[in-house]
Amino acid sequence: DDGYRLWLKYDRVADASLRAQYQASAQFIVAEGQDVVLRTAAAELQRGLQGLLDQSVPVLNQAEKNSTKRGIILRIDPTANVSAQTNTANVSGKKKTNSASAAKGSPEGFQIATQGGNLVVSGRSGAALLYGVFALLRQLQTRQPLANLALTSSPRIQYRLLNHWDNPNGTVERGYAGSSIWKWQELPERIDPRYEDYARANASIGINGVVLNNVNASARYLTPEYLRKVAAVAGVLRPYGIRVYLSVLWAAPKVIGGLTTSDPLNPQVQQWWAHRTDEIYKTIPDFGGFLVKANSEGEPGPQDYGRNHADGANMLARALGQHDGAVMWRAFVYQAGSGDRFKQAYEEFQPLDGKFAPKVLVQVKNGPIDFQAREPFHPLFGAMPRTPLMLEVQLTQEYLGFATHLVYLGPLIKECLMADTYAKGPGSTVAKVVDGSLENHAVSGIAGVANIGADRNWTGHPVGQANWYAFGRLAWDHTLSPAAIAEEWTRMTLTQEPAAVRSITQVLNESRSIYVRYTTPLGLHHIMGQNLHYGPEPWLTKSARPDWTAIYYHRADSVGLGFDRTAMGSNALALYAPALRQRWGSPATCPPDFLLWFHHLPWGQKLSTGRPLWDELCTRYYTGADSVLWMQRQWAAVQPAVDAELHADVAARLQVQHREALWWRDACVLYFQTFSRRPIPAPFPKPIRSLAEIKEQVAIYQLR
Ligand code: BDP
Repeated sequence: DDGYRLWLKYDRVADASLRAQYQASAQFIVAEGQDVVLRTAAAELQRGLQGLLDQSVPVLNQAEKNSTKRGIILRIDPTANVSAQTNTANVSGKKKTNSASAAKGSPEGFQIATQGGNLVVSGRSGAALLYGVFALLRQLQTRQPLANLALTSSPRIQYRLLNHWDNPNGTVERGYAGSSIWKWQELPERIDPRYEDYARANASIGINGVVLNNVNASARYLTPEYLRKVAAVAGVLRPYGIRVYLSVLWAAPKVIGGLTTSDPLNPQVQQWWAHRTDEIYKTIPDFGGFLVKANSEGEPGPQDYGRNHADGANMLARALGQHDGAVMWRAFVYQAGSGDRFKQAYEEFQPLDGKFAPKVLVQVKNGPIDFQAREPFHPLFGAMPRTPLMLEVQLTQEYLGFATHLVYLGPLIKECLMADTYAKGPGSTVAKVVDGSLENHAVSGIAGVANIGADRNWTGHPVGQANWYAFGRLAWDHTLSPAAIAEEWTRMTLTQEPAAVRSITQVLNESRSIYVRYTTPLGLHHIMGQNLHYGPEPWLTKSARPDWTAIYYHRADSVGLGFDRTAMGSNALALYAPALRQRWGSPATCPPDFLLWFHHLPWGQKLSTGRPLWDELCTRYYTGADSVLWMQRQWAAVQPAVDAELHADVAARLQVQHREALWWRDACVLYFQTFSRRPIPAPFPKPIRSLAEIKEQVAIYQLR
């Protein structure tokens, strides 16, 4: 198994009696109507059943009269009203929210019911039926019963997007699975068959939009030449209910428009964008909209002309005019030299609340710094009630061990979604901000920075697929549990053998906290290798900006460790609600996982765990690295239940992971020891190498 088929393997159900039961309920498919997405749904169902049941199932236009056969009917029902709730047999979650989409019932929601012996999949749109079909297939893929199936599900978030950071030259920014899957040189004439498999995979988890290019954008995509290529990709994705979006370069009017400015208040600039947008919609009638990184990390933006983010975003919203599209404006900004980076996006964006046009969503990373292995939630969530805020998470593991470390991100995403902002009292979770229910926003969105590349198995690390999968499932329904999603993915992708499923899902579920322990325990952050963002470099003292060094963040000295963000320090804590300020503001009540995010603590300070800070730090580094050995043992034990090629691949990567976990451990304990001047606590052995040796080792990776 080379991993290409992802979780859509559709291998034959081995249990003959179960297969016979499934076969009896799936003797035909009826697809009523010609809607293109409905036809896709019927074809996918046929393909899935062919594989799983080892029988070909005909697709009919209408049910045969007086037939005694039982089958599956796909029916678009304009009156269907499926509210945002999920009731599935195999993934438990809370039953109801009153999100904006619930009020009207999402056109993407589906229902599966048993009627007169047949299974009827219904919803208001072809896309709804496609999602229903994938849910039905998932029942079979996870070996759930079909008899009397009753299943209702509707997305809680409207825009569920992958963000590709793919460049026109085929490289992928922070991509670790080969080059870009988009072959711009070949388009529009040659359509790589892979695009369709990509679309299937996304649709199977409810993703309904993709931004094709990097946020550090090239103006190329807005040229007629490239729009034809984009249109060709859109043509492959459309039958799967997926719209394309583009990241835009703010300076495009200058770069390709021949103008001397890109000031958003300049009428010529406005006209240029309006005209260009009309051209886009002529080429791609269902174009989704624009994603913008402006005045961030050297990218141009409205501030270059003394304007603000709202001026820029609103100008693009006006350019969209009557077209059905959105502007996704990123809040990932940090101006140099203005105090704690933690606070900078908040300071720029919060005052603009209420100033954004209706088509604008502000896209906010999960945490205030930058996709670290663990961050407190971004303080903008809950602080901009009049603006729809999208959540951006990173599936590509820039700070989480690239494609060599096994890190399942379901728990990371869920942790952010479940974080309580207290914006409107207890229970005002990030999830409710993002799905629009807290403030009754009409639009809502979530984006995952894709971890996909041209590697045969899509994600480099086979388990990276689980992160793509989990993102889609949580984007659809944030009440799902990451553990249940991990189990689902494991059964669909790796094995059905119950003990192996248990072991693998255990490894997945623990993997992120293990990674945190051997890299950045207790709330340490941003101490990774410069530029590359791989491996440890806590000793990094000089960089182009102070907030790109490690010492800016860990602040180790002879007294202690950590960034004081209380009122005595940068006071970033003041950006949070009083309840959080209080809890996180005292080392006694701050959860250990966040301690060094908010406090500079003495090395000898006794923590809630009973150990002094230094001992706790070492304990986490050592047990974290040892836990990779546990992961290896668990993985070794499932060998008979998993495909040999896949098994060997993951086993080898786990070996690298352990070697590098030891790097992290040794680098960090030896470096911090130069400040703490305390011994490595028993029972842990002293590292066998010196700090100088490990520095040399790590430096090799920084050589060009
Ligand atoms: C940082 C990445 C950089 C991205 C940036 C962003 O290192 O490559 O361009 O985020 O999100 O984490 O814009």
